[in-house]
Amino acid sequence: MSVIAKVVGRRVWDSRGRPTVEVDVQLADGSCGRGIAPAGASRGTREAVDLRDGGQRLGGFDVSAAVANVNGEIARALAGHDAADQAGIDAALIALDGTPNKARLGGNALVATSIAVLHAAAASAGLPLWRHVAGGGQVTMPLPEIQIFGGGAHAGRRVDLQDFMVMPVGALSFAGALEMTAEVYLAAGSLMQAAGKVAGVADEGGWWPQFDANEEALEILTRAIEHAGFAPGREVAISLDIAASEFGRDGVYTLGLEKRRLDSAGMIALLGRWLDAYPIVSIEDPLAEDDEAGLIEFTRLYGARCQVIGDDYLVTSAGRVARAAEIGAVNSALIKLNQAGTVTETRAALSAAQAASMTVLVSARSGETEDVTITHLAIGWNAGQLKVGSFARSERMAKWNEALRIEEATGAAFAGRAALGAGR
Ligand code: 2PG
Ligand code: MG
Repeated sequence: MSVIAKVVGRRVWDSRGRPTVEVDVQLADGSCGRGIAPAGASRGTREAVDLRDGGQRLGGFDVSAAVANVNGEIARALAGHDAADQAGIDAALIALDGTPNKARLGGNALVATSIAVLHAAAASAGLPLWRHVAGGGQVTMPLPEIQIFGGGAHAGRRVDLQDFMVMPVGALSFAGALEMTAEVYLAAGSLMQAAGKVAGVADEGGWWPQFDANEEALEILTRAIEHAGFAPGREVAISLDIAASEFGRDGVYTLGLEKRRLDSAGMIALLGRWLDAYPIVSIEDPLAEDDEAGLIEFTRLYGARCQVIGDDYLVTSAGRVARAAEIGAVNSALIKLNQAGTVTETRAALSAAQAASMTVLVSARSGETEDVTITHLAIGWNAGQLKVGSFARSERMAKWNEALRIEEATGAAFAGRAALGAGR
């Protein structure tokens, strides 16, 4: 056992150039751990909320109050705690905050602290993080879900849909999966270049979507897979994050790019047509977080052939995951540390999903940093799938590259297509 000697919070900067919270935890035995809070742009309304200063400075995004909370109340509360007691520490953080959504001390302050404690405990045990969280169990290399075109809130709403991604389901290893993705990413860039449509990259490194209709992105993506030399669907499949809460409310979905409005049934029919026409194996947030009936209907119609992921709808809450499983609203859970706010709650949501036979993806946020914790968690927790954003920009590549090192060190089996669940 090693107790917490010191907790230090500071302001660092994320991949959008916005302030975020970094926490260092030092233990009495000299071990150290660090965590950095990520930040979402398309957020579920029930997520833990970040504490931001507001006002004019730095667009209101500064985190001086959250950092002060780490260096004040949080540091005082955690001093002397056993760092290996993650559950106890996270419970203490939750109690200290005292709000249902971590608004008082800040979800950003809490999640960075919780992650830092986890790293310190792993360091104290002399273990890499993935092994520390695996607790001696076997681990699996996750199937990566990698963005090729970014859209929605991550690309100035240039297209309505948020993430046009690929899953290299035909790969035999994680390293092989990344190599296949690199070919598709390059091919997509070349196709955009040839069409005079290259305009840089969106927030997560995917190509900026210069398209006239949402479906055009699906056509070009399918062509990019072919140009890269792969069989669409069999070797490299498509996955989408519709992020429908961003443009759907009260059962009305407004596709700004195409200047049309759909009701819930119309949205489901549109996605159904795309599922028939393109090699899509996974769809996240197909309907808005407030459209539970739509989610249930979509999963009833297409859940057997398509992974239906809840992100804004589940917000990494064990309770919401269990309920969603009961009513059949989704069949897969996106797991984000800062939606829950602590490592323990994140793990509970993942366990609830696995217990309900849902598939699971550990996910980054659109605002990220060099922190590679999620790679270790996806592997050590046997999530099966990992979503990090695109195949460019170092806050993304750091996480993919970390997985390469772990694959090399462990020789762990690659989850591959089986991670999507039976029959997909
Ligand atoms: C999502 C994430 C990552 P954000 O919606 O799944 O793509 O975006 O972090 O902005 O919520
Ligand atoms: Mg999402």
